[in-house]
Amino acid sequence: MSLDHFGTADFQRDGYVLLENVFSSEEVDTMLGAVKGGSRVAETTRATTDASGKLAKLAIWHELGDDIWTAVSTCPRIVNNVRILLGEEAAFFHGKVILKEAQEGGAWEWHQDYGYWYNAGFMFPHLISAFIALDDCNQENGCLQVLRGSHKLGRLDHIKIGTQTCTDPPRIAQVADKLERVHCVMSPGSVLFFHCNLLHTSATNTSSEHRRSFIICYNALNNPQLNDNKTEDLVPCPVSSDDAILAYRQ
Ligand SMILES: O=C(O)CCC(=O)C(=O)O
Repeated sequence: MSLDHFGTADFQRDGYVLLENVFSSEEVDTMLGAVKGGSRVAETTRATTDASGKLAKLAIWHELGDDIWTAVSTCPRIVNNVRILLGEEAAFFHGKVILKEAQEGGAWEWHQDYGYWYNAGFMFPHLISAFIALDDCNQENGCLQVLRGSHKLGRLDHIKIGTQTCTDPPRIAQVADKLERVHCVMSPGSVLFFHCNLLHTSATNTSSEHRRSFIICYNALNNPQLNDNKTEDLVPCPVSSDDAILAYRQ
């Protein structure tokens, strides 16, 4: 389940690459069980407000622990591919479950993750996210949309809209006209790896199906976080055994 030369070249050209069937349906069901019944998600869920005032809910944490989310974040099928794409050792940054619920899940405005993470002090735009689909993701339930190749723009200015940090709207209107917009249609268990300067958004969920996902963000081990002077704290992300997730089957 490793990215080959072509997958890596796609990532470098487009700013993202999709790998299908990374996790089995049993592993995805186990993750969904932990979304519904697990303490980590229940204790860390909060909401942001999109431009229309709708709530986009997420549960976010910055520590590994001893639970299913740690087994997924340290799964070799993810970590080894992140290492390949970064071209160096990876450090865990954070994990988040995105809860885009049927009929009410709010939108995520256009942004680059490095739009936020620059302000968190990361010196280089050398971070990657792995978006794991837990449900079918399609246009009806607000799948991720990306502008192909936009990671090559460098970091754009961001402003606050609602409680979200979003790319400067006039600028996004101009670049969106010139780049291809891709709706990332995904099946449960597939993973989209994307660059921290890739412009992305997602619409509200107007369908009767939930659109939940687990996104894990990794930093390159040699990318200091300046504001908090956290350089010494960066450690290589541990790698667990390939069957660790199923140990959490309910
Ligand atoms: O899951 C989504 O629809 C978007 C989430 C997102 O953009 C983010 O967490 O940065």
